Amino acid sequence: MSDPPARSPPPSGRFRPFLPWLQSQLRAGPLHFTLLDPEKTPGERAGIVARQAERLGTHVILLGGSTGIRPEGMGEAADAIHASTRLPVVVFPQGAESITPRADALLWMSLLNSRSLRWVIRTHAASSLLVRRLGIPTVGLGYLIIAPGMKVGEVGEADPVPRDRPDLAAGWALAAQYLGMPLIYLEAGSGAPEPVPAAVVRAVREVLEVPLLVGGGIRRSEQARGLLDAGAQVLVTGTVVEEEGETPLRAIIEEVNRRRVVAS
Ligand code: 1GP
Repeated sequence: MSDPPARSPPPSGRFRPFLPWLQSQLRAGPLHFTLLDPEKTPGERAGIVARQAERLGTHVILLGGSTGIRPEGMGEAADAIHASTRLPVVVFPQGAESITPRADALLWMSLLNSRSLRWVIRTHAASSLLVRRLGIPTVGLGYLIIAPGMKVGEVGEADPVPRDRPDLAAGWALAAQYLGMPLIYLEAGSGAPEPVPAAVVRAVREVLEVPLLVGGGIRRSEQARGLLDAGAQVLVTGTVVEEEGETPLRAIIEEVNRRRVVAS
């Protein structure tokens, strides 16, 4: 694989290292991350949508998608978002094709419940030296697919945790924490008909000390409320902004931000 092209200077470093920045933000309450797919929302359009999400109060832009990602597309979108917002841009990778030095950080995610070592550690082993050479800061993340899992569950060859087994989800998440992963992400899959059940989030939260991210299928503020009440610390939404626009996204972000302590 050739190195991604460098276009403009790397990000300012304001959000580096990313994990301490995230931990300090979480001390004031939960956060909302907006996921943009640079294949569906490319270049300048990514900048416009990110600006809109920033105005609504989102805290981080995740760049990723499950098919057709190219490093050039990732880099262009990251540059456009940096040019039009003050938000951190973090890569939510699909594989080595997602790697760009134009972002503030790269989620170094292991798909815990994949049947294939490819998604657990092998792709990582093949790309870690490139990431080091490009100087991209990584943040470890244990990624756990909860049913239905949707496309990412299929592509990632996951055995999704059944929705009625909060105990199993808690076991997986705690195992990842014990391995040293500093973040855990519960994923129902993009476009899932329902988000991760609140009971699953609650069971995981009860045993976990590291931050808990939850995504997939969050489209309404009542769902956001249920997940936050259950202990989710970061809500991730993608489809809602790409397909349904501003109104539902505003309601979800308001639900997050009303729980944040505002410095007086
Ligand atoms: C990112 O899967 C989430 O992990 C996004 O899901 O597209 O359903 O918001 P939605």
